[in-house]
Amino acid sequence: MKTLIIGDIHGCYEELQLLLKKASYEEGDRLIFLGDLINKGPFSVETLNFVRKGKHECILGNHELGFLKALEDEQWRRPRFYELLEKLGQEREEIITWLKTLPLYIEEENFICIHGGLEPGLDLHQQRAEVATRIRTWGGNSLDMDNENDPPWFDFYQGKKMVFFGHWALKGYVKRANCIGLDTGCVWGGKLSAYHVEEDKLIQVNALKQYKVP
Ligand SMILES: [Mn+2]
Repeated sequence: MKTLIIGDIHGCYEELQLLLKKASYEEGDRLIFLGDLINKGPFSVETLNFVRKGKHECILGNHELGFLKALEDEQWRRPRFYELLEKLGQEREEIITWLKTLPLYIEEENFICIHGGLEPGLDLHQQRAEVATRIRTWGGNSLDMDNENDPPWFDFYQGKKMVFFGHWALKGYVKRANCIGLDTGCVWGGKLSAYHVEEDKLIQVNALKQYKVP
């Protein structure tokens, strides 16, 4: 049995299937998704149902968090919210119930999975969803977490556990002694990435097309 940690899919379901094939995925292997299964790309619902029905693990991404927030509060509703809500179809309630169960992070003996990253100065169990799903850089507060003049959040991380994160397609693949970034921008025409934990190996497939233009 192997553990595969998979970066932001954003509806790139076809590439996900190609990636699993390339990684020689077999039933019983552990799949952990780093969040942002949905939006931007073509197959959000197929991706959600694959992860949900396969009983795979997934952490909360900012897109899942945004969707849940919009469900609760009208002021957060954007066109993409209505678009996805419509596409959920007959299984809407089951999918929403499942989305509400997604944890902010997964912690194991030797690694942590979190969508954006770790807010400096807080322990893992203190992390705030709005920050931990969105953080890229850190300038001392959460008002601007994507500023090229500030250092990346992982410059502040001194833990020993490997942190797997996504959310930073522009940065692409990151490999440091204690963190690995796996959002390689598939939906933007980049690659979809998985990390085989036991073999300490990156596996990637190319996007079949550019679904979204920056
Ligand atoms: Mn994200």
